[in-house]
Amino acid sequence: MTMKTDILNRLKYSLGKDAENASTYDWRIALSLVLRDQMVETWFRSTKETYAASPKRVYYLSMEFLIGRLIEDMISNLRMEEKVKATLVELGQDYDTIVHDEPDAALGNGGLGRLAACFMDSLATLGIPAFGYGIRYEHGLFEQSFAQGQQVEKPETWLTQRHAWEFERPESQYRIGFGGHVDHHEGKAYWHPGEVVMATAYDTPVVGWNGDWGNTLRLWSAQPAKEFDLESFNRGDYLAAGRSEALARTISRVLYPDDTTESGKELRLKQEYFFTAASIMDLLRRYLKDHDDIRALPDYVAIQLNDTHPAIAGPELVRILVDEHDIPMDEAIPLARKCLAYTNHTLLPEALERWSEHLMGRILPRHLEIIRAIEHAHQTEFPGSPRILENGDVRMGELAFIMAHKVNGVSALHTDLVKETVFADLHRIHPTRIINQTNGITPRRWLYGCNPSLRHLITDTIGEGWVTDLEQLTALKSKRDDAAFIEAFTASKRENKANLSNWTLQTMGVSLDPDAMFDVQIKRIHEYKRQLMNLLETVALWNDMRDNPNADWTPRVKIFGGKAAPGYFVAKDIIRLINDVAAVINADEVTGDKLKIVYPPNYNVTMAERLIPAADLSEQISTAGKEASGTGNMKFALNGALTIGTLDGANVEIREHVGSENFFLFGLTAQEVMERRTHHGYARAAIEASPRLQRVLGQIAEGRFAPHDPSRYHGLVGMLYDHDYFLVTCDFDSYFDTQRRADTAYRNPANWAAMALVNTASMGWFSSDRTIKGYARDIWGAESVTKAKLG
Ligand code: DL6
Repeated sequence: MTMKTDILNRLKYSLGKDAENASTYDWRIALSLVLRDQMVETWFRSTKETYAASPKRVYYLSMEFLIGRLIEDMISNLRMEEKVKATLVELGQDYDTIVHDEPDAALGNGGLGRLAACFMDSLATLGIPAFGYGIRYEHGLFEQSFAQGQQVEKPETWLTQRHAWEFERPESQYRIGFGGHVDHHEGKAYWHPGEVVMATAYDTPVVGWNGDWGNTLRLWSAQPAKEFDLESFNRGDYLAAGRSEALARTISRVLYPDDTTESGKELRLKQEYFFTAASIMDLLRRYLKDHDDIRALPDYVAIQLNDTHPAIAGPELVRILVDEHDIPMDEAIPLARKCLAYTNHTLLPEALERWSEHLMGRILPRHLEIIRAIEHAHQTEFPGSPRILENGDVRMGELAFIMAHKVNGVSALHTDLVKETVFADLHRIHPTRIINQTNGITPRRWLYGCNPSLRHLITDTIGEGWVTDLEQLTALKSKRDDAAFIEAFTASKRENKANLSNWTLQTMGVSLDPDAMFDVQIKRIHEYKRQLMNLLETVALWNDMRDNPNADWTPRVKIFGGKAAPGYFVAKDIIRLINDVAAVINADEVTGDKLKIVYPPNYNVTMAERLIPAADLSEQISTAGKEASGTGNMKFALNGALTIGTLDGANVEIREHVGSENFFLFGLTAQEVMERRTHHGYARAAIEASPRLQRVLGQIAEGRFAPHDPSRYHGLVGMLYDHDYFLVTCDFDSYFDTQRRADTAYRNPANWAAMALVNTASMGWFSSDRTIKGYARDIWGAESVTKAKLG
């Protein structure tokens, strides 16, 4: 059968529509189902091969999988782009309209969730048998809009449409208990949960490059435990009967919209236990189908904890080993540890999870007993070592560390800081446990998929091998003096900029000058990421332009994108200020097209795929020591943007790879930041030393950008004077000067393009394939079943 017939059949038999009456949605779902059929072939074959080879499987536990749209990934990984395009032409349908109809699955907040999605692509491409385990949130990250410049949040509703990629697995259901009490009889513990919900699996096949291998993303949805309800009901406990229903409705309802602070809510702990327990039960069921000896578990199972969110996996695995398999506690703890590894993604103290012992005891009473046993065992072996239980809290970082055989940071600098700060004492006791695995990005989505013009140029020049072996991009370095190639490289960037300008015109009514420098900062809005510093610099540049309007300025478009956590009021003030400043500057006839600010609302993965290929300058300007790695920084450099950045996270390694001459470095180092904070009045001193900054802060404070509400930003400006914890003031001058160096460099287009090309050509090491090979080798001891070289 042809693809055309397949699609028409799907339209008819799965959607009940004929071609005449089908909407874009119908066509998209029909196409997705046809593609899914293709994936299922690979998926079944991979599953069979895995059972036959009985290798070690990898289980990646993550509260977040920021997968975005899947349709283009599926089309490109299955190598069906030409065929799909031709078939849609035959059917009178527009390819772009159809792929852009898919909602963005925003099951994550930012870097941590997107990393998990890139890892899934690499695991499948490398042929490593793996499951991603997470939550099938009914509402992903909120939808952002702006009203009078202020962020407005609306629930996100991706599941109101059919999610064509998944399979519901009613047969893969687990009972997840909460609360209740624990009985002890003759040395054995019996946990009697007070309430139960069911975890139901939904599977999405994840097929790697060329359709060679398929893994599974298994997301859990909570449903009421009916029989349990009836039991309670019959006992006359009507409240308990209703509780399961209510709990089930809330548990997988919404993604916590915050990646740095803990809400402290009981629901969050329940979400964490819910998906972790379901995943552990599921992987044990799979293991026990084929193996009798539970003690051999670590030879077949590697469980990666994506941050501390699934850290309850340690006590849960120990609970099952002890309570259900009668393994003594002192044997169960090291056995579980051999299976578990933990990735730390942040040093921000507010993001290091802790739960009160009281809450833990109420929600997971048996787990609290086990945590005490883990603590006791560790203290007995290493007296005086850091405690899991401290000041009435369960510290999840310490728990994850102690229950993991490997702990990794996500960039070289971050890993050093993990060793020196949060886990310094544990590191002294376990000096080989912490290792580094610098993050990476999948080249399939972040070059091949999102940047067709550059993809074609590269493939025409060096062949297609780079898609699975990104280091092959090095061959492009020899082209930096090839005028024809540089011209083509520049034309590709210009095409992407023109496309972006068309999009901003259509969606926001603003067209952008494709010859201006596109300077982009897209990420969550957070004080440490310093969008505020970028904005202050923009105002300072505007002042200079107005002071000297006839000078030969380098035209700039400042592009911002990102959401603030709903309860993070400073970040929301920063959003409002960006929009207020944009309104004034964009209306200024003196500066005109020389300076524009655009802030498209509702930044998400799809928007990143549009903005990154069009960027000239990538803003990676966090306070040194605060950004664990960053992955946006890698995406921009791969797509030929130059970075203006601090020595933070993976910026350090990017700069080493692309060369210091192709990177705009500024600002204090992590050491200098720590040292500067000890100076009394450091912010006031920095402001007093910078007339330019003083002027900008004065303008904001006197209401230049909010004339009807002049005191609107008093708090923000006052904060910079008195508690500038993220050192915006101290780095301002150095940042401003470096921006002017970027202006000068941009005025020599051929040289700029050559620098940008060296960036693209040097980013091979930042492929998530390299990262996953590192995890497989240094942490999991896992192998490729397709025998892809793991290095
Ligand atoms: O490792 C992925 C990503 C890093 O690139 C970012 O630098 C880091 O901020 C982010 N961390 C989080 C923290 N969440 N928690 N907890 O998202 O991880």
